[in-house]
Amino acid sequence: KSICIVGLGYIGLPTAVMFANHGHQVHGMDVNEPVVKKISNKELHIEENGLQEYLNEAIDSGMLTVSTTPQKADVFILAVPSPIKPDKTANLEYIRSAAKSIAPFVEKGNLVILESTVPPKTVQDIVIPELVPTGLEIGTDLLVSHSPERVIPGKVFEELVTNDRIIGGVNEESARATSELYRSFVKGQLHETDDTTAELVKVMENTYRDVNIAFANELAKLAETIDVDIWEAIRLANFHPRVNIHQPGPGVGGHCIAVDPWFLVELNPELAKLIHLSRTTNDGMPEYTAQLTVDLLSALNAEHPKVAVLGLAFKGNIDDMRESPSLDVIEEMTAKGLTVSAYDPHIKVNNIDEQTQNLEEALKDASAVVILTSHDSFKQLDPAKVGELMKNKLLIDAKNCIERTKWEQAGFRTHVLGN
Ligand code: SAJ
Repeated sequence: KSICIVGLGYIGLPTAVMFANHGHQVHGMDVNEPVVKKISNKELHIEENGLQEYLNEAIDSGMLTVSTTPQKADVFILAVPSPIKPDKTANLEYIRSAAKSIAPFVEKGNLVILESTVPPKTVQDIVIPELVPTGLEIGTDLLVSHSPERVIPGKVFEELVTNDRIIGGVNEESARATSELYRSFVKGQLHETDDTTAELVKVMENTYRDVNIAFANELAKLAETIDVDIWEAIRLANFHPRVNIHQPGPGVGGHCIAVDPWFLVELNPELAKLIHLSRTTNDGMPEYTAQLTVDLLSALNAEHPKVAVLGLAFKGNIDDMRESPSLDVIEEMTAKGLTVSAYDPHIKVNNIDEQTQNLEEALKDASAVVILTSHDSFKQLDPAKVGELMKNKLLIDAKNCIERTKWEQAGFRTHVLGN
């Protein structure tokens, strides 16, 4: 089949190369001209394991072409962002303009698939109205469906193949045609349903995680008041066959889990109380982490003590800083009078004043080192060497990722969040 993919970002580009390398003629389009130029030169604008090899193969074989405009095709896939606005309501303008941009190219017999994660009813209320001007009857002349991506950054190519997929068609024929297409590379099961159910399922999955993490964070705070190690308590609770409590931490980052629950709150704030409270709980963790640091430092009586923050990415071993709680922790620490120097070996360029590319510089004369991201390289740090550079040996680990006894043997006072 010929496929036109709108949006060549974290989801669109991996999807485009997968289809291109599985026998489909793919045209990728993105409104961002520098991005299109890079891709056509086989250069990456995002990092993902294996993407470079897949892209080389797709461009070299001629199965993937890219430009800033859509093209006629059998199938159109929309993979554009759906962020939230400052007032926490969904910004669906990218979805609307993507749907509008393909309308002049759509013909009888085509299939339109929305992959972006969206508030329930977006296919019905935004996508379909933009396709009405084609004059085609939806569900017969023009098939439409929602097939949300479910992949985790870093393991995208593995999960694209092995994960089950939810396929929500506006009618059975739309769902069936969509399943057939994804069957080209998906080895997991394809579960067919209607479009609005599929939209809700995807948002529910990420909300489940957010609510569960908020629960873990609340338990962590409670455990600190009674001197119990919450990590050990959660580990033990999870031996129960029907319990799966997530892990506490300095906050929830990324562009999905910290965003999608708001789509449900927007549906009906009066009904989505637990979901809203969980968002607030997780968004409060950076302040909690900063205050914990202030409290532990207060015994030192130092004026504007320096803190070395390790970790800017939103989770371990990735280079993605979107919605990272580390940025909020740093802001809160600064507001509380601490001087911050931040280091992350995975984040090369950004505009954070507090960042240094040099670990020694971050640690030099610091009164505390605070770990916010569970990068492997932090686990391998030599506490003796770290301690030599610091003014005071205090370690705060918000991810429970370091070997505590090793640091204590090197003379550090240690505090793990939730313990
Ligand atoms: N986090 C915790 N405690 C935990 C797990 C995660 O504090 O127990 C934090 C992480 O540190 C990170 C944030 O949550 O800051 C999100 O990380 P994540 O690894 O849970 O998820 P994402 O955002 O990278 O990817 C999620 C995935 N969704 C689910 O697992 C239900 C992925 O499968 C989705 O495809 C992706 O969202 C998406 O695009 O929607």
